[in-house]
Amino acid sequence: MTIDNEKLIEKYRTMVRIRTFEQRVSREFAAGNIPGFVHLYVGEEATATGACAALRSDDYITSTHRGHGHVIAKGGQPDLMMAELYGKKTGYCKGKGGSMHIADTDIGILGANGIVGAGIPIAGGAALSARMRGTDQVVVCFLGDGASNRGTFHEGVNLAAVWQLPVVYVIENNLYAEKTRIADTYRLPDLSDRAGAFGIPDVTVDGNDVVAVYEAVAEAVARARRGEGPTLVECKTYRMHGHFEGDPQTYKPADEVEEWKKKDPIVNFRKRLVEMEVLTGDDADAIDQQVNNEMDAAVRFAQESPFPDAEEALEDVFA
Ligand SMILES: Cc1ncc(C[n+]2csc(CCOP(=O)(O)OP(=O)(O)O)c2C)c(N)n1
Ligand SMILES: [Mg+2]
Repeated sequence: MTIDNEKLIEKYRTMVRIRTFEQRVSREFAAGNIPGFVHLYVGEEATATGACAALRSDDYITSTHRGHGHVIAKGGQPDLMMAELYGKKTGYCKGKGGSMHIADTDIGILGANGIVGAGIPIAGGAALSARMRGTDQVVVCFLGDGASNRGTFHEGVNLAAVWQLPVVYVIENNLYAEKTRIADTYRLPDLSDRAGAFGIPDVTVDGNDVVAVYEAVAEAVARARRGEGPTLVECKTYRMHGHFEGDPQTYKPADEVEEWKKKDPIVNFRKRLVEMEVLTGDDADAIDQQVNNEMDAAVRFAQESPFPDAEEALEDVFA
Protein backbone atom coordinates (compact mmCIF):
# COMPACT_ATOMS: atom_id res chain seq x y z
CA MET A 1 0.00 0.00 0.00
CA THR A 2 1.35 3.46 -0.82
CA ILE A 3 0.50 6.28 1.55
CA ASP A 4 1.01 9.83 0.35
CA ASN A 5 3.57 11.99 2.10
CA GLU A 6 1.05 14.31 3.69
CA LYS A 7 -0.64 11.38 5.41
CA LEU A 8 2.72 10.06 6.65
CA ILE A 9 3.55 13.46 8.12
CA GLU A 10 0.10 13.59 9.72
CA LYS A 11 0.80 10.27 11.43
CA TYR A 12 4.10 11.62 12.76
CA ARG A 13 2.34 14.73 14.06
CA THR A 14 -0.39 12.70 15.76
CA MET A 15 2.14 10.48 17.53
CA VAL A 16 4.08 13.54 18.70
CA ARG A 17 0.85 15.16 19.92
CA ILE A 18 0.02 12.08 21.99
CA ARG A 19 3.54 11.82 23.44
CA THR A 20 3.80 15.53 24.21
CA PHE A 21 0.33 15.69 25.78
CA GLU A 22 1.31 12.86 28.08
CA GLN A 23 4.71 14.27 28.92
CA ARG A 24 2.87 17.38 30.13
CA VAL A 25 0.43 15.17 32.07
CA SER A 26 3.32 13.28 33.67
CA ARG A 27 4.96 16.54 34.76
CA GLU A 28 1.75 18.14 36.02
CA PHE A 29 0.77 14.95 37.86
CA ALA A 30 4.17 14.77 39.59
CA ALA A 31 3.75 18.41 40.60
CA GLY A 32 0.46 17.54 42.31
CA ASN A 33 -1.67 19.55 39.88
CA ILE A 34 -3.77 16.63 38.63
CA PRO A 35 -5.96 14.63 41.03
CA GLY A 36 -6.73 10.91 40.83
CA PHE A 37 -4.90 8.36 38.71
CA VAL A 38 -3.39 8.63 35.25
CA HIS A 39 -2.27 5.72 33.07
CA LEU A 40 0.03 6.87 30.30
CA TYR A 41 0.30 5.50 26.77
CA VAL A 42 3.94 6.54 26.17
CA GLY A 43 5.54 4.00 23.82
CA GLU A 44 2.24 2.80 22.32
CA GLU A 45 1.44 5.85 20.17
CA ALA A 46 1.79 4.05 16.83
CA THR A 47 -1.07 1.70 17.67
CA ALA A 48 -3.75 4.33 18.32
CA THR A 49 -2.44 6.53 15.51
CA GLY A 50 -2.33 3.80 12.88
CA ALA A 51 -5.71 2.37 13.88
CA CYS A 52 -7.59 5.67 14.00
CA ALA A 53 -6.04 6.79 10.70
CA ALA A 54 -8.01 3.95 9.11
CA LEU A 55 -11.33 5.38 10.38
CA ARG A 56 -13.76 8.05 9.23
CA SER A 57 -14.86 10.76 11.60
CA ASP A 58 -18.30 9.11 11.96
CA ASP A 59 -16.80 5.72 12.83
CA TYR A 60 -16.62 4.77 16.50
CA ILE A 61 -13.95 3.80 18.97
CA THR A 62 -14.19 2.35 22.44
CA SER A 63 -11.24 2.98 24.69
CA THR A 64 -9.67 1.87 27.95
CA HIS A 65 -8.23 3.25 31.18
CA ARG A 66 -5.14 4.13 29.06
CA GLY A 67 -7.12 6.24 26.64
CA HIS A 68 -5.37 9.56 25.94
CA GLY A 69 -3.75 8.24 22.76
CA HIS A 70 -7.01 6.83 21.41
CA VAL A 71 -8.85 10.10 22.05
CA ILE A 72 -6.20 12.32 20.44
CA ALA A 73 -5.82 9.99 17.45
CA LYS A 74 -9.60 10.02 16.86
CA GLY A 75 -9.64 13.82 16.89
CA GLY A 76 -10.24 14.73 20.54
CA GLN A 77 -9.11 18.17 21.72
CA PRO A 78 -6.09 18.30 24.05
CA ASP A 79 -7.27 21.47 25.82
CA LEU A 80 -10.63 19.92 26.80
CA MET A 81 -8.82 16.71 27.79
CA MET A 82 -6.28 18.53 29.95
CA ALA A 83 -9.04 20.56 31.63
CA GLU A 84 -10.86 17.30 32.38
CA LEU A 85 -7.71 15.82 33.94
CA TYR A 86 -7.40 18.92 36.10
CA GLY A 87 -11.04 18.49 37.21
CA LYS A 88 -12.06 21.78 35.65
CA LYS A 89 -15.50 22.89 34.48
CA THR A 90 -14.27 23.37 30.90
CA GLY A 91 -13.24 19.72 30.56
CA TYR A 92 -14.90 17.06 28.42
CA CYS A 93 -17.05 15.86 31.36
CA LYS A 94 -17.26 19.25 33.12
CA GLY A 95 -14.42 18.11 35.35
CA LYS A 96 -16.41 15.29 36.92
CA GLY A 97 -14.96 12.32 35.03
CA GLY A 98 -11.20 12.64 34.79
CA SER A 99 -8.81 10.72 32.57
CA MET A 100 -10.79 7.46 32.48
CA HIS A 101 -14.15 8.89 31.36
CA ILE A 102 -13.25 11.16 28.46
CA ALA A 103 -15.78 10.86 25.64
CA ASP A 104 -16.72 12.87 22.56
CA THR A 105 -19.66 11.22 20.86
CA ASP A 106 -19.74 13.86 18.08
CA ILE A 107 -16.57 12.29 16.68
CA GLY A 108 -17.35 8.72 17.63
CA ILE A 109 -15.35 8.50 20.86
CA LEU A 110 -17.64 6.36 23.01
CA GLY A 111 -15.51 6.76 26.07
CA ALA A 112 -12.41 5.82 27.95
CA ASN A 113 -13.32 3.27 30.60
CA GLY A 114 -12.03 2.49 34.08
CA ILE A 115 -13.41 -1.06 33.96
CA VAL A 116 -11.00 -3.39 32.17
CA GLY A 117 -12.71 -5.05 29.19
CA ALA A 118 -15.89 -2.97 29.50
CA GLY A 119 -15.45 -1.37 26.08
CA ILE A 120 -15.87 -4.75 24.36
CA PRO A 121 -19.66 -5.13 24.79
CA ILE A 122 -20.10 -1.41 24.14
CA ALA A 123 -18.31 -1.84 20.81
CA GLY A 124 -20.66 -4.69 19.91
CA GLY A 125 -23.67 -2.56 20.81
CA ALA A 126 -22.45 0.38 18.72
CA ALA A 127 -21.80 -1.94 15.78
CA LEU A 128 -25.28 -3.45 16.13
CA SER A 129 -26.78 0.05 16.19
CA ALA A 130 -24.93 0.93 12.98
CA ARG A 131 -26.32 -2.23 11.39
CA MET A 132 -29.88 -1.47 12.56
CA ARG A 133 -29.69 2.14 11.41
CA GLY A 134 -28.46 0.97 8.03
CA THR A 135 -25.18 2.91 8.09
CA ASP A 136 -21.79 1.51 7.12
CA GLN A 137 -20.05 2.78 10.26
CA VAL A 138 -17.32 0.65 11.79
CA VAL A 139 -16.17 0.36 15.42
CA VAL A 140 -12.57 -0.03 16.54
CA CYS A 141 -12.46 -1.56 20.00
CA PHE A 142 -9.15 -0.98 21.77
CA LEU A 143 -8.32 -3.40 24.55
CA GLY A 144 -5.30 -4.61 26.47
CA ASP A 145 -3.67 -8.02 26.69
CA GLY A 146 -5.08 -8.24 30.22
CA ALA A 147 -8.59 -7.41 29.01
CA SER A 148 -8.39 -10.29 26.54
CA ASN A 149 -8.50 -12.63 29.56
CA ARG A 150 -11.85 -11.25 30.71
CA GLY A 151 -15.22 -12.87 30.10
CA THR A 152 -16.47 -9.75 28.33
CA PHE A 153 -13.90 -10.45 25.60
CA HIS A 154 -14.99 -14.03 24.99
CA GLU A 155 -18.71 -13.22 25.12
CA GLY A 156 -18.42 -9.98 23.18
CA VAL A 157 -16.19 -11.22 20.37
CA ASN A 158 -18.15 -14.43 20.00
CA LEU A 159 -21.46 -12.59 19.61
CA ALA A 160 -19.96 -10.09 17.18
CA ALA A 161 -18.56 -13.00 15.16
CA VAL A 162 -21.89 -14.85 15.11
CA TRP A 163 -23.75 -11.68 14.08
CA GLN A 164 -20.92 -10.58 11.74
CA LEU A 165 -20.88 -7.11 13.33
CA PRO A 166 -18.59 -4.37 11.97
CA VAL A 167 -16.02 -4.35 14.79
CA VAL A 168 -12.24 -4.39 14.62
CA TYR A 169 -10.71 -5.54 17.90
CA VAL A 170 -7.30 -3.96 18.40
CA ILE A 171 -5.44 -5.73 21.19
CA GLU A 172 -2.61 -3.60 22.53
CA ASN A 173 -0.28 -6.30 23.77
CA ASN A 174 2.14 -4.28 25.89
CA LEU A 175 3.26 -7.46 27.74
CA TYR A 176 1.74 -6.47 31.08
CA ALA A 177 -1.55 -6.18 32.91
CA GLU A 178 -0.54 -3.98 35.83
CA LYS A 179 2.59 -5.91 36.90
CA THR A 180 1.54 -9.35 35.64
CA ARG A 181 3.30 -10.57 32.51
CA ILE A 182 1.03 -11.90 29.77
CA ALA A 183 3.24 -15.02 29.60
CA ASP A 184 2.04 -15.87 33.13
CA THR A 185 -1.64 -15.79 32.15
CA TYR A 186 -1.73 -17.05 28.55
CA ARG A 187 0.00 -20.03 26.92
CA LEU A 188 0.05 -19.28 23.18
CA PRO A 189 2.67 -17.02 21.53
CA ASP A 190 0.18 -14.59 19.94
CA LEU A 191 -3.03 -13.21 21.40
CA SER A 192 -4.40 -13.06 17.86
CA ASP A 193 -4.48 -16.88 18.00
CA ARG A 194 -7.63 -16.48 20.04
CA ALA A 195 -9.47 -15.49 16.82
CA GLY A 196 -9.60 -19.12 15.68
CA ALA A 197 -11.94 -19.90 18.57
CA PHE A 198 -14.46 -17.41 17.20
CA GLY A 199 -13.99 -18.17 13.51
CA ILE A 200 -12.84 -14.67 12.57
CA PRO A 201 -9.74 -13.47 10.72
CA ASP A 202 -6.73 -12.22 12.65
CA VAL A 203 -3.44 -10.50 12.09
CA THR A 204 -0.42 -9.81 14.30
CA VAL A 205 1.55 -6.64 13.67
CA ASP A 206 4.40 -4.62 15.09
CA GLY A 207 2.37 -2.18 17.17
CA ASN A 208 5.28 0.26 17.17
CA ASP A 209 5.16 0.60 13.37
CA VAL A 210 2.43 3.12 12.58
CA VAL A 211 2.25 2.16 8.90
CA ALA A 212 1.97 -1.56 9.66
CA VAL A 213 -0.84 -0.89 12.13
CA TYR A 214 -2.60 1.39 9.65
CA GLU A 215 -2.42 -1.15 6.85
CA ALA A 216 -3.67 -4.03 9.00
CA VAL A 217 -6.52 -2.05 10.51
CA ALA A 218 -7.49 -0.46 7.18
CA GLU A 219 -7.91 -3.91 5.67
CA ALA A 220 -9.99 -5.05 8.67
CA VAL A 221 -12.11 -1.88 8.53
CA ALA A 222 -12.78 -2.38 4.81
CA ARG A 223 -13.88 -5.94 5.51
CA ALA A 224 -16.19 -4.79 8.32
CA ARG A 225 -17.68 -2.05 6.11
CA ARG A 226 -18.43 -4.62 3.41
CA GLY A 227 -20.49 -6.54 5.98
CA GLU A 228 -17.95 -9.34 6.39
CA GLY A 229 -17.71 -9.13 10.17
CA PRO A 230 -15.06 -8.63 12.82
CA THR A 231 -11.28 -9.04 12.78
CA LEU A 232 -8.82 -9.43 15.62
CA VAL A 233 -5.69 -7.33 15.24
CA GLU A 234 -2.91 -7.85 17.76
CA CYS A 235 -0.42 -4.99 18.04
CA LYS A 236 2.77 -5.91 19.86
CA THR A 237 3.97 -2.89 21.78
CA TYR A 238 5.34 -1.75 25.14
CA ARG A 239 4.37 0.82 27.73
CA MET A 240 7.44 2.85 28.53
CA HIS A 241 5.95 4.32 31.74
CA GLY A 242 4.53 2.48 34.71
CA HIS A 243 1.03 1.03 34.91
CA PHE A 244 0.12 4.33 36.58
CA GLU A 245 2.20 7.42 37.17
CA GLY A 246 4.23 6.76 40.32
CA ASP A 247 4.51 3.00 39.69
CA PRO A 248 8.13 2.06 40.65
CA GLN A 249 8.17 -0.61 37.86
CA THR A 250 10.44 -2.97 39.75
CA TYR A 251 8.91 -5.88 37.82
CA LYS A 252 10.39 -4.80 34.46
CA PRO A 253 13.78 -6.38 33.60
CA ALA A 254 16.38 -3.73 32.67
CA ASP A 255 17.36 -5.43 29.41
CA GLU A 256 13.71 -5.54 28.32
CA VAL A 257 13.37 -1.80 28.93
CA GLU A 258 16.56 -1.14 26.95
CA GLU A 259 15.44 -3.36 24.09
CA TRP A 260 12.09 -1.53 23.77
CA LYS A 261 13.73 1.89 24.02
CA LYS A 262 15.39 1.02 20.73
CA LYS A 263 11.93 0.34 19.28
CA ASP A 264 10.55 3.78 20.20
CA PRO A 265 7.77 4.30 17.62
CA ILE A 266 8.28 8.05 17.26
CA VAL A 267 12.07 8.15 17.12
CA ASN A 268 12.10 5.39 14.52
CA PHE A 269 9.30 6.81 12.37
CA ARG A 270 10.96 10.22 12.33
CA LYS A 271 14.22 8.60 11.21
CA ARG A 272 12.37 6.66 8.52
CA LEU A 273 10.60 9.76 7.17
CA VAL A 274 13.88 11.67 7.02
CA GLU A 275 15.59 8.76 5.23
CA MET A 276 12.66 8.56 2.78
CA GLU A 277 13.01 12.34 2.28
CA VAL A 278 9.37 12.82 3.23
CA LEU A 279 10.57 15.55 5.57
CA THR A 280 13.85 17.03 6.78
CA GLY A 281 15.08 17.05 10.35
CA ASP A 282 14.21 20.77 10.45
CA ASP A 283 10.65 20.03 9.29
CA ALA A 284 10.28 17.46 12.06
CA ASP A 285 11.69 19.91 14.62
CA ALA A 286 9.16 22.51 13.47
CA ILE A 287 6.30 20.02 13.99
CA ASP A 288 7.65 19.17 17.45
CA GLN A 289 7.77 22.87 18.32
CA GLN A 290 4.21 23.54 17.08
CA VAL A 291 3.00 20.61 19.16
CA ASN A 292 4.90 21.88 22.22
CA ASN A 293 3.15 25.21 21.87
CA GLU A 294 -0.23 23.51 21.47
CA MET A 295 0.27 21.46 24.64
CA ASP A 296 1.59 24.43 26.63
CA ALA A 297 -1.62 26.22 25.67
CA ALA A 298 -3.67 23.19 26.75
CA VAL A 299 -2.02 23.24 30.19
CA ARG A 300 -2.60 27.02 30.48
CA PHE A 301 -6.25 26.55 29.49
CA ALA A 302 -6.67 23.90 32.19
CA GLN A 303 -4.88 25.93 34.84
CA GLU A 304 -6.85 29.09 34.11
CA SER A 305 -10.25 27.35 33.97
CA PRO A 306 -12.55 27.34 37.02
CA PHE A 307 -13.48 24.27 39.06
CA PRO A 308 -17.13 23.22 38.83
CA ASP A 309 -19.44 24.80 41.42
CA ALA A 310 -20.48 22.62 44.35
CA GLU A 311 -24.12 23.04 43.21
CA GLU A 312 -23.27 21.22 39.95
CA ALA A 313 -22.27 18.02 41.77
CA LEU A 314 -25.62 16.31 41.16
CA GLU A 315 -26.16 17.59 37.61
CA ASP A 316 -25.87 14.95 34.84
CA VAL A 317 -26.53 12.21 37.36
CA PHE A 318 -28.98 9.69 36.01
CA ALA A 319 -30.42 8.20 39.18
C1 LIG B 1 -12.78 -5.40 35.79
C2 LIG B 1 -11.51 -4.82 36.32
N1 LIG B 1 -10.62 -5.63 36.93
C3 LIG B 1 -9.46 -5.10 37.41
C4 LIG B 1 -9.20 -3.75 37.29
C5 LIG B 1 -7.87 -3.18 37.78
N2 LIG B 1 -7.01 -2.93 36.64
C6 LIG B 1 -6.92 -1.71 36.07
S1 LIG B 1 -5.93 -1.71 34.73
C7 LIG B 1 -5.58 -3.35 34.89
C8 LIG B 1 -4.65 -4.05 33.94
C9 LIG B 1 -5.16 -4.02 32.54
O1 LIG B 1 -4.19 -4.59 31.70
P1 LIG B 1 -4.33 -4.53 30.14
O2 LIG B 1 -5.71 -4.90 29.74
O3 LIG B 1 -3.22 -5.32 29.56
O4 LIG B 1 -4.16 -2.98 29.81
P2 LIG B 1 -2.86 -2.05 30.00
O5 LIG B 1 -2.95 -1.47 31.38
O6 LIG B 1 -1.65 -2.88 29.82
O7 LIG B 1 -3.00 -1.01 28.95
C10 LIG B 1 -6.25 -3.88 35.98
C11 LIG B 1 -6.18 -5.29 36.41
C12 LIG B 1 -10.16 -2.94 36.66
N3 LIG B 1 -9.99 -1.64 36.49
N4 LIG B 1 -11.31 -3.49 36.16
MG1 LIG C 1 -1.37 -4.68 28.93
